[in-house]
Amino acid sequence: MTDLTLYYMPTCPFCQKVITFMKKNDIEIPMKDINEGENRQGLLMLGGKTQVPCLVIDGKAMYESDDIITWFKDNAKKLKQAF
Ligand SMILES: N[C@@H](CCC(=O)N[C@@H](CS)C(=O)NCC(=O)O)C(=O)O
Repeated sequence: MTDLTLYYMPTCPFCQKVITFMKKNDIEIPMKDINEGENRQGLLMLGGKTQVPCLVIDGKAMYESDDIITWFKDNAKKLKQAF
């Protein structure tokens, strides 16, 4: 099973693009707001920068919103979700 976390910021339009895609396609994964707690530092340690959105896939950071949406589309079967 793939371990997924989306790092985001509520005010970020690129994050909203990803989140809107997720909602439309019933994709529910753990999400971390980088304005809360230690999340910003956690993202920095994982991926080397604090840019959001960032999808962390099995510990590996993917930073671009278009790449994240493409990854969701490409991995629909793997995740057993109907996108
Ligand atoms: N090309 C990126 C742009 C992402 C971006 O600019 N995110 C801003 C927030 S809206 C950000 O994280 N800025 C802070 C930083 O880069 O550390 C994408 O499409 O995901």
